[in-house]
Amino acid sequence: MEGLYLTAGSSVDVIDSVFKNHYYDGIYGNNATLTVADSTFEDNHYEGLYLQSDVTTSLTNCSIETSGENGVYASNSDLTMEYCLVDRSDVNGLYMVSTSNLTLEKCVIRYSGQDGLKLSLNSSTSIKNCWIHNNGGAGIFFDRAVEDPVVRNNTIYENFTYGIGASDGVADPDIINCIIYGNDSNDLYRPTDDFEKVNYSCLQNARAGSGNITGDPGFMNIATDPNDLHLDGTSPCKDAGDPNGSYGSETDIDDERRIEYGRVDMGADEYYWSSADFDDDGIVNFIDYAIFAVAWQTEPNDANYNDVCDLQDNNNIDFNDLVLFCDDWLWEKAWGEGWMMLMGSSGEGFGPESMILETALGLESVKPAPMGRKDDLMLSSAIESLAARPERLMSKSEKFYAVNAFNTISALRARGRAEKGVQEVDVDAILEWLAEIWLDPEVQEGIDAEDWLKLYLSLKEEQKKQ
Ligand SMILES: [Ca+2]
Ligand SMILES: [Ca+2]
Ligand SMILES: [Ca+2]
Ligand SMILES: [Ca+2]
Repeated sequence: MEGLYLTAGSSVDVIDSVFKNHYYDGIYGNNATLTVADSTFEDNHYEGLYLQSDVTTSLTNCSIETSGENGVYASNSDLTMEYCLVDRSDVNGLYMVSTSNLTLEKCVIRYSGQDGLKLSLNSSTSIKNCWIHNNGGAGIFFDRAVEDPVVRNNTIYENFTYGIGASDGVADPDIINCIIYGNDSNDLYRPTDDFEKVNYSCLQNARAGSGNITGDPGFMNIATDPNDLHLDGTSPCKDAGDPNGSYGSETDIDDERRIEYGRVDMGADEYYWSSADFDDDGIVNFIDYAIFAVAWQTEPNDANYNDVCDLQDNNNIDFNDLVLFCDDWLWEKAWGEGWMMLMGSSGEGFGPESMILETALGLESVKPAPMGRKDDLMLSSAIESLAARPERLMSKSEKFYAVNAFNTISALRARGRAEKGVQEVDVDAILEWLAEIWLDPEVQEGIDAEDWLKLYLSLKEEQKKQ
């Protein structure tokens, strides 16, 4: 039987549920409204979700794995998916028929037996910021699309036949800012017609259009993890997307800002590495704070001056640098465990190694805690922020001052750090934050008390001035 059977105009919200090993589908719907969040579909004998007709479905942060047929089948229905993983479906990852509408964002569709997405007679279709890879047929196949599909900022990689296929004589997909690479038969395939709208994309084979490039897209970790399609800092896809596109407040597959370093990247990932990660370990935490505290209020001639801390480049480690540091407080690299957590799998969280202080910095080492106690190592705010990951970056920085596109580290860097003066600083909030993190024993062990006090007292002075 099905895990859940919806019909006759029913409307159901499903949260935090597991649909596993059902003899038919995980969820069956016909004439229904369905909202599913934070749930897992696994080993269902037919489909993970079977949306028979007239079903409006929203799936957020779900994983749909090892379905016996398609991960999701939808007919004459509206499907919206965000932050979902569709993995190892026996047939297609998604199979939609008969004037269905699809909005797919920040999803991973991989290792399907046939196509990643097979969309037959689809009406409106928008696919953005997705990884579609290692499927047994095409990454995406548009069969007689009714309206022109929008395919923007996707990474479509290592699919067995084509990256994108489409039937002749019908709608022509608008393909922009995509990486379509390593697909066995071809990047793009139509039997007779060609694709006329392919721009600012990284392809294996040269093609007309604006801004297209060919060659290795330069994935950072592909040698060690075939499922990790994050860009390396040296990737030719970095800052090579359409500079005139409209991206609004869109975020990339990691839910980080869609534009970093002044121009959008090709593919689903926007490359970013925080300048406040002074020790380059992939997270901005109290270890970086310790480095910052040592250099606080120094200039190049001072013994403790450290140029990496001069985030707003004026040869003075001052208040504006602190504000920029706060802006990225608890930034974490998106690849590795963080990514797995986002995708609903059981990630391991931070490794204890991220808490080892570098002896080269003249700081004492903190012993890694035994496995299983890792939460104890993290600041409570870090635990909270991971739990609320999609809002993490914004909520953390809003704590200190109103965030706008003009005072982030990357924005300053993009403008050559020409502009000085960061406004609207909430000194009280920063002092409160400093006092709060000092209560953590790990912080006390990692940060020199005198450095911390010096910083705290000088901020107190700043507070008086305000
Ligand atoms: Ca960029
Ligand atoms: Ca990213
Ligand atoms: Ca760091
Ligand atoms: Ca500075």
